[in-house]
Amino acid sequence: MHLVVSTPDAAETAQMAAALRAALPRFDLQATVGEWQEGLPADPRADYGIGWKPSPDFFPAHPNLKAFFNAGAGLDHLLNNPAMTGRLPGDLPIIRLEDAGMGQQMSDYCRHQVLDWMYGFSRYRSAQARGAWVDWDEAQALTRSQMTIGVLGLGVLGRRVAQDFAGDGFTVLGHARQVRAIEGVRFVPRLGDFLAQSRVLILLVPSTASTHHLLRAETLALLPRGAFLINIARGALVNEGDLVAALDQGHLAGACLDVFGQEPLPPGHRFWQHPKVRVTPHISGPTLLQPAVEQMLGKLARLRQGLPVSGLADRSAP
Ligand code: OXD
Repeated sequence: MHLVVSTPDAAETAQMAAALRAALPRFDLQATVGEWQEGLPADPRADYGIGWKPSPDFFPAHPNLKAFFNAGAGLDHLLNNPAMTGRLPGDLPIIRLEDAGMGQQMSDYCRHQVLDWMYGFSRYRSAQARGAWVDWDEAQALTRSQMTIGVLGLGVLGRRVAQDFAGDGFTVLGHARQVRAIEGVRFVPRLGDFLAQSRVLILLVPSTASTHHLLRAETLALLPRGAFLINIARGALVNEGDLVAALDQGHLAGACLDVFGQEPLPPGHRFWQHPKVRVTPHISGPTLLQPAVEQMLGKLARLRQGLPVSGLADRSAP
C-alpha cells in the first residue's frame, strides 16, 4: 500500500509523513509514505491520499486513490471550491477528522470568550491602559443560566461545545439541519426561533453553498438586542458588511471572530480596529499532529478490514 501526503507547505507535509511512517506499525499497516507538492510528477501508485488543502492538481496526479483523509474538520476547500470542479473525482470517499483534540480547544476558546464578555473584562483592560479605577458595572450582573448560548451546528465539534456550556450551568440551545438530542441542550427546530433566543450565538456549521452568508442583515436582526457572536467555523457564513452595520447600530454588543472571508485578514480591514470586534487568527481549533495521525490511521485500518468508518463526507448534502 502506498500513501501520499500533501499540504500547502512542504515542511508540514514532511512532518506529517514522518509521523505517519512512525505510527504505521502500531496499526499493523504496511505502507510506504510519499510526499507530494505542486509541480511534482503524477504518481499512479498512490492508494490513499492524506493531507490538508491539497492543490486541485493533487487529484489528477493520483488517479488511483481509494480514499482521501482530510487532516482537518472543514471540507469546504474540497467540496465548496470551484477550483476542484472536474479534478476531485465525484465518487472518491473523503474522510474528515473528527475532534482529534480540536473539540477541547474550541470549547475552551468559546468559554474563555463568553466569560470574558459576560464579566466585562475588556472594560477593565482598557481602564488599566488609562490608569483608571472603574466601578463594577451592575449591568454586567448576569447569571450563567440567564446567559443563553445558541450553538448553530451540532456535529462532533458543536455537540462538544454545547455539552461543555451545559455542564458549566449555562442555558444552551442548539440548531442544526437534523434534529439532535443532546443532554442539557434544548434543540430549537426553527432557525428564526433559535436566533431570537440566543444571547450568545456560536457558529459551528460547515461552509457550503447553502450556508453562504447565513448570517446577514435579516438573520442578524433576529438576534436579541445586545447579542454576542462567536464565529469559529468559516468566514463565508457571515456577511461582514452586515455584521459591521449591526455592531455599529448597537444591535449586536460584540463579535469574536476567528475566521474571515479572506485569510489572513487584510491590513486595514474594518475588523482590526473595530472596538466591538475581537480578532483571532484562525487558531480556535488547530489540528494536533499526533492525535490526527492516530485517528486517520485507525480509520484506514478499519477501511482495509472492510469495516465502516465515521466522518465520511456526505457528498450529496447541499
Ligand atoms: C479545520 C480548520 O477545518 O482548521 O480543521 O479550520
